[in-house]
Order: sequence, then structure tokens, then C-alpha cells
Amino acid sequence: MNYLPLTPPGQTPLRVMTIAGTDSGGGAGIQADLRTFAMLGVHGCVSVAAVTVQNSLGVKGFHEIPLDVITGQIITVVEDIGIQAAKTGMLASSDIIEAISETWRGLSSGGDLAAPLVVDPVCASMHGDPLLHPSALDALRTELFPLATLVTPNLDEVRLITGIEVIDSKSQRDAARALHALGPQWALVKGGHLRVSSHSPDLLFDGTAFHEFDAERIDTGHDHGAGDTLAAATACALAHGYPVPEAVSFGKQWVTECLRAAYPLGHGHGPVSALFRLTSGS
Ligand code: PXL
Repeated sequence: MNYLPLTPPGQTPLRVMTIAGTDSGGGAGIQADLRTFAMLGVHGCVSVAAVTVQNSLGVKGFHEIPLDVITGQIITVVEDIGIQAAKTGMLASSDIIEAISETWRGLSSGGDLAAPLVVDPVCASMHGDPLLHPSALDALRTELFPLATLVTPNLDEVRLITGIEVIDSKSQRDAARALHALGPQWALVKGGHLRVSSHSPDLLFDGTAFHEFDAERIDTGHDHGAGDTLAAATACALAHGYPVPEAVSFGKQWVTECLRAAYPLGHGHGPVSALFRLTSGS
């Protein structure tokens, strides 16, 4: 695959912010995002929205960060450092989603921020442990989705957000239309959990045309952080100015390589690995 352009040593790289939750096991969330940012040559900034207590076996609990601390992290970074893209992940509650949306709208309308926003609407861990209060789905739909350049739900999240059960390519298209109707510029319906073939087709829609992304399905038990990694790499490509379909294509290739390099960790599910770039000589 072709990687993103790198910045020469001593020069300021592009900055991408992740607004999400931390994973004490280091596999998903902010830790996964920062690994991908670093391996793609991007300077990662963070707004920690929640701290999870978890290992490879599951999420034991989480702590929500106070709203002014979450929004303060965004504002202080944007004012000084500047960001060329952002992504959201685990946001835990409707109050957090509303506060982030209000901050994003304020910075954008004030002219301080003109960056693409990737919204990965994380609802639960791969073990099924909740990472978003069910009462927050409305805030996700009405507050954050309209601000998004791109939303990247998996099939469980599609069902929770739109009520559509994706079982084939027709229902995948219906879901893409329903997601797009909520206001994002682009909706990506990830087909990774749609077991129709040896491939994992993702469908991207901008209200006009459908784009299909097919990639080899990597069947691994170690895919913790795959969704985060796809959204993080896509955000990096957007920061470089790639059009959304090219950015998604890049993110998809990146997460496929990270899945190929996934490793066991602890007694449960291991993470996808962006670290392959350090070992493959590429
Ligand atoms: O992969 C989704 C995800 C995102 N963010 C955090 C998580 C998880 C999955 O467990 O823990 C913090």
C-alpha cells in the first residue's frame, strides 16, 4: 500500500485530534488512535472523554471526565496548536456528546476551526460491554452526526442508530441512506461483520453515489480496536486533504494490514497492530 507523505525531521507534522475514551489494556480507544497517528507520521492530540477499566477479557467499568475538562482540551489545543482533522470514539453519555457538539459548532462558526470530523459512533466493546448510555443515541443522531464529515458505524451500531438490521447488500444501502439522512456529509456502513463472503465490503454514501470498498477478510480472533484504527487512519488521510472516498480507501487498507499483524494479548482478544510498520521494514 502507499502510505501518507511524511514530514521531514524538525518540521511540524499535521495534527489530528482524537476525542474518545482510553483503554487501560492499550488495545482500543485513544491508545489505538495514537498508535495509528504516530505510525502514519501524524502528531496526535487528545481530548479524553472517558477512562475505561479494561483488559483483554472485557470492560469492567468507566469514568466520565467532567464536561469542562473535555471541552477545555479541545479548545486549548485548537487555539494554540491547530488541528487538520479530528475523530470521535467512545463518548459515554448524551451530556458529553452535547458538550462536544456545542464546542465544535462554536469553534467552527467562530472561524477557529475548519477541520474534517470523523464520527465513529462507538456503542459497545467487542465483548458487548456498553460504552455509551442508550439514552445518548438521540444526541448522537441529532447533535453530532450533522457535524460529521464522515460517520463510520459497524453493523451493531447501525442497528442501534437507524433500527435497520443489515443482512445483505440491499439493507446495507438502506442503512447508508438512513445514516446519511441524519446529516453527515458521508456515511460508511462497515460490512466487517456481514458474513456474506470471504470479503468484507464497506459501503460509502454521500447522498448521491454509492462507493464500495472491498478488502480481503482477515479472520483473526484479535481484532480489538479495528474500528478505531480505521477511523483514525481515515482522519489522517483527510488531514492530508484526501477526498473522502480516497481517505476511506486508505483507512481500509491500513486496518487490513493492522489486522494481518494483530497479536495475542492477555487471556482474551488481542489488538490489531499498527506496530507492523516498525517491523516490516516499510
Ligand atoms: O473499539 C471500540 C472502543 C473504543 N474506545 C474504547 C474502547 C473500545 C472497545 O473496547 O474500550 C475506550
